[in-house]
Amino acid sequence: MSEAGTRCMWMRGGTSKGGYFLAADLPADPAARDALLLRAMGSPDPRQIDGMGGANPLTSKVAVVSASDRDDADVDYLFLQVFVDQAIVTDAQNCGNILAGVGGFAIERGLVAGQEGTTDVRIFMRNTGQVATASVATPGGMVTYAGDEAIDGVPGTSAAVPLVFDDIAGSMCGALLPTGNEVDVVEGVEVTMIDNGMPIVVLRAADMGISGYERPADLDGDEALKSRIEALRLACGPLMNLGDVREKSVPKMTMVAPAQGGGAFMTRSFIPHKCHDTIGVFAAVSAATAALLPGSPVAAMAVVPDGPRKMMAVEHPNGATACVLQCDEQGGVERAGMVRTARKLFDGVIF
Ligand code: NQM
Repeated sequence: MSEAGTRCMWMRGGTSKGGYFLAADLPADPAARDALLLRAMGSPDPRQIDGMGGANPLTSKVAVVSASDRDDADVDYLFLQVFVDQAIVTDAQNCGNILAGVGGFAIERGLVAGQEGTTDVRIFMRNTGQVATASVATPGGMVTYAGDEAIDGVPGTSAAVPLVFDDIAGSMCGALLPTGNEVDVVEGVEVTMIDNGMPIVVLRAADMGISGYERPADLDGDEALKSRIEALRLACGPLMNLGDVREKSVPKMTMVAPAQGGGAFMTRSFIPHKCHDTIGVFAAVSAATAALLPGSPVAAMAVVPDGPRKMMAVEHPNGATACVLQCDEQGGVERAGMVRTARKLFDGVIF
């Protein structure tokens, strides 16, 4: 990291938090960029004491943003996961929570002109080659993070950032169902391997010997459970066209149980070595999509509304994440949406 420091903004995006950088402010060489980001976060170190990371994968995230050359997008967004306790920076996953801050950041940095009222920012997600639209509150053409929207997993309220995704199936696996099956048996467990924006493995919590209602800290402390989940994940990775996933943060492992709070179903999601305090944006969309497949382990326990527009509250340890799935005539999901919030925390120079 240069003595002069590197310009960045720290933001909460949805239920995650991380550094937002203009691509032009980072080294062009990926190895030099990754070395800078490891240092910025304080990795590898379980406490990330010498950096900005919060000692949790959800707070060790980076967005790299630039103006887009594409006709269908205003900006390009590359998501990077900085591992906490290993010297790994990976672009082999997307992140819909950090995505929630990208529109505001792009407007604040002058990449997109703010409109009166609301500004729609079309974001090309470089990790998956797909486009999302984020609607950012811009009264008087200026970004505001203040508002009345509450999301579970974040205290207080902020301005709503509605996100819309078209055609996100097969984002990293090449197909919604990379094995071609709604259900497979892997390591003796019935699973749905699915990718509607995020590669995830959906399985019954009961099949792993848990209820699915435990606190994340209790699951994180269960070494036998974590070994079983990891063995299953390593077996699923190649079947999902993801290759050897030992050093990758995908697939996520989403264990499901019947809903407890009037939602569609309950989740405990390993991302992949720690239990998520909530659930990722694309992970929730992918899990909700699995619930529409009759053969999936989640379908039999899920409460799925009738009609082509399905509002589904995916329950998690701190409440629920509501996604809207718009289905086509064949029942496939053609569009998904979700409301998030974001907040600027710091703007300056990191050393
Ligand atoms: O699935 C965590 C998060 C995520 C990812 C993770 C996410 C998504 O909550 O779109 O948002 O699964 O690593 O930030």
